[in-house]
Amino acid sequence: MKRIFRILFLLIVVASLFPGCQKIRRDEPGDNKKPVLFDSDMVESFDDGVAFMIMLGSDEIEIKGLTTETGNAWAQESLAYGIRIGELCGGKDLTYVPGAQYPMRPGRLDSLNGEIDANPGENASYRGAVSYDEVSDWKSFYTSRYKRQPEIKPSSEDASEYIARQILSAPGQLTILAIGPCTNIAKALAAHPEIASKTKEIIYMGGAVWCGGNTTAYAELNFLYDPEAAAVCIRAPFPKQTLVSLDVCNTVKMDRQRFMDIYQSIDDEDIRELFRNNYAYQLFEDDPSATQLVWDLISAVIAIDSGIITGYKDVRLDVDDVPGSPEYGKVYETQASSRQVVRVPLQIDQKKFWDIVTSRLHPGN
Ligand SMILES: [Ca+2]
Repeated sequence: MKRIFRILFLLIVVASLFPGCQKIRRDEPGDNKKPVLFDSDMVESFDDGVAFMIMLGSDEIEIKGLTTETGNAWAQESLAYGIRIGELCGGKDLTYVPGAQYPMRPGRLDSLNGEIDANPGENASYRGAVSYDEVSDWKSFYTSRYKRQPEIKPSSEDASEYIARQILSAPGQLTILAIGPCTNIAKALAAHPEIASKTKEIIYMGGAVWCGGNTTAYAELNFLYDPEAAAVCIRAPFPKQTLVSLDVCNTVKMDRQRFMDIYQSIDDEDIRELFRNNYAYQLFEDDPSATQLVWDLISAVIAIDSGIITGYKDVRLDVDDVPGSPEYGKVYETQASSRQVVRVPLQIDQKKFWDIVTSRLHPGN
């Protein structure tokens, strides 16, 4: 028996002398990680904030920076939320880049409320940033909200330039998680059209292809905020596009039990506070039988494991980007060969989805 161990030991010593025998060490930082750029109209927990937390908790993902833009919240406000989550959930070393405070077309936000009033969608009462006063300075917002000084200093680079630089520095490698109105990405594409083909993949949350919109009867909130940006992105020749639209989002509902299980699994009181600040917490306080959609969380989990998609269609898509059109901001199927083929998930494995969310949600650890 001792002889067998001696032979094994010798074999190991000999093998270690040949570099070709040394396998890639999978546990080294940076090894085999999927680089993902996180472009978001960040909020404190549901839904962008939790999407950010689970990406931070995913060992196989390397977040290549957070760029913020106006949608759910103002871009400067989103930056403050992102920085606070980063401080609490292991993201202090990431790059945080304040992005577009306004959509691509000057004055676009001026008509937004009128468009919703004229053709209200099922969730027309929720209008994101335009329903309250503009937040124009992330730092004063941060210090006032959290009663402390931020530990993270954001980048001073323009977000669209930052995005283009990240793509061009690693051609074919980067996945973009586009869970805001896409303004930063569209501006990057406008200035550097070559970045589309050099991106690995873009995964959006946006649009409603075969179902009604949530904000207007036709359009979903992200694409309604900046229809021009959504159109620029959807038409760009990315090698792969996945659109997590309301068609699949409407099938995944979080109930109070699920929310409370997640909330109560969190030990850190500062992170719990982010959840208590969130509309979902109040919703379930007021109505225990309510359910809540989780939109961006689906896109984030698909970026982690696209195997959760159990049904989809690959179709050419376009976006109505004609101001004044009643369907302004609507994404629709087209036969035009000049438009790109986009994967639209229609069904996901919900058990696997929630398993990934809860297993990656290790905030504060
Ligand atoms: Ca979002």
